[in-house]
Amino acid sequence: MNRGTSLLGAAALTAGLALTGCSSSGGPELEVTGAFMPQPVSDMAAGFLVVRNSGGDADRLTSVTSSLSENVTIHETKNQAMRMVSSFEIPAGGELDLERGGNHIMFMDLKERPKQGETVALQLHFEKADPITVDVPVKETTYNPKKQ
Ligand SMILES: [Cu+2]
Repeated sequence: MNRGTSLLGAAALTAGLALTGCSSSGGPELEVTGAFMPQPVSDMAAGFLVVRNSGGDADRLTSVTSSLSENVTIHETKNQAMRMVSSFEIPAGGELDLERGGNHIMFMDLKERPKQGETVALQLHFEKADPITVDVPVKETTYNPKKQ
């Protein structure tokens, strides 16, 4: 993992919220890192992050909610076309990567357009684990941590 240092703040913020009990049952243990939203240039926006699962059980990301939009879905990208999916797997001992050019969170009909430097609060909902709230920093429109 090689994430930009500017993302460490978000990781530190979410780490404390990631887990509440149940570790003795061997269930999923989820942690969110590297979240960002490129500053939107229309009434649509995308969100990217990594969900790491250090537990012994797989889980699934089933939905995302946010005060930014009533219309938030999760999309995969195949052959350069994006398609809504009902959930994403988070394998035991693995991670779910939402990254530019690939899987992502899609926000439609934005109630406002957040600016670079602001944050957007998301709630990630899972099949098994408790929901996780993430404060996602808004980056410049072309931001891509993989290309820095
Ligand atoms: Cu999309």
